[in-house]
Amino acid sequence: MYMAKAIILAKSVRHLTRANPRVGCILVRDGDVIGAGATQPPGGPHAEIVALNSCPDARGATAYVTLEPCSHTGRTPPCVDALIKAAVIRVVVACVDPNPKVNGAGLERLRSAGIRVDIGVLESQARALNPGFNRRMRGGLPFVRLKLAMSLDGATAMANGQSKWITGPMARRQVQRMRARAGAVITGVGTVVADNPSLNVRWDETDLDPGPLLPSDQPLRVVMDRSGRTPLDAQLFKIPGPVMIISQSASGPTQQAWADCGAQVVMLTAVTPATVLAELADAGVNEVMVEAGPTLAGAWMDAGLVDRLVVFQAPLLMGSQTRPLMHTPNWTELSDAVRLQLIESRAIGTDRCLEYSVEKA
Ligand code: AOF
Ligand code: ZN
Repeated sequence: MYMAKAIILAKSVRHLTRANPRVGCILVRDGDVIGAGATQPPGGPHAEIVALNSCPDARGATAYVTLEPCSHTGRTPPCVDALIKAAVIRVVVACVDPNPKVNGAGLERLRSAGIRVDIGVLESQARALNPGFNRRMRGGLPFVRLKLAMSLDGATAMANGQSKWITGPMARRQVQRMRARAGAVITGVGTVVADNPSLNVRWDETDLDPGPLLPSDQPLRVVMDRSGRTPLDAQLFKIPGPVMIISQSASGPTQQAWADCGAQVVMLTAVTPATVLAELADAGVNEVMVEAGPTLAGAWMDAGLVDRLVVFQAPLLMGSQTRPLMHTPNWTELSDAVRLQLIESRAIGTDRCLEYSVEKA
């Protein structure tokens, strides 16, 4: 029960922790919850420290933590030292920290200080809090959600490009929440030119407003722009928060002009979903959301890099003079089709939100 509370706390900061894992911690003594905390943005205190600071005295308490307390000095000092100093007598942990700098060493340090340690309580639920962090710490790539909005008959726009608005306001709010929990929101230059999106999180468009979101808490907005077509007056430059443009052949002056607009410019020898994802893994991005048109969406799907497909399906028939969900020129046989597993199907306002996991070959 206490671990379930700690998991709820970890979920409450899912839009804030960025490169760090989402972690929750509850301190209990004699059956009373005496402290609670969740991970703060990078550089800020970890869950255990927030919890310890929330009570005057944790002596004799049991700490329930969703992730193994850290034993290393990163941006902040080790949590195990703080727990030992606070004289807690027992630590219950959901799952081991896959960070190679920790990976069991935190449990070891607590045990050798004479603290009872139990591991594995609600392990799979706790692990599910951090799919991207877990994978990245084992040398893998960020976790990718591809978001698409379509009509009942699978169209994303009319042939003339008209697409505003297919889904209703509730679905669009849900998209804001999805952006908030992503470390990076990726789009293609085609979408930037056609729709001029802001791609930022606007809590005023959600019904779960947790207070002001600092520019530093906004997800990184990433534009895949091979040839350098992102206009300098694009909306995304005008909205506070980090922007990254990943290009291949943008000219020196164009790169400089983007930098002058506040963007981080990354030049790669090839701009593909795989190279972009590797770049973002290096930049400490755990979870990525792709919001793109049919060409880029198809490229991501074709590259086999999508973990979750989130489709908003609107009760609208757009007919045949339309653009499809994805362009996949390489798929010609039924055997090329990608099989999906339905994870969740729920009504959101007038639309339906379908979430699928993608089975990797
Ligand atoms: C914990 N509790 O709440 C979190 C942990 O640079 P730092 O000091 O913030 O350390 C980041 C690392 O600490 C991160 O990679 C992960 O291994 C661990 N995160 N550990 O004890 C927490 N967020
Ligand atoms: Zn820590």
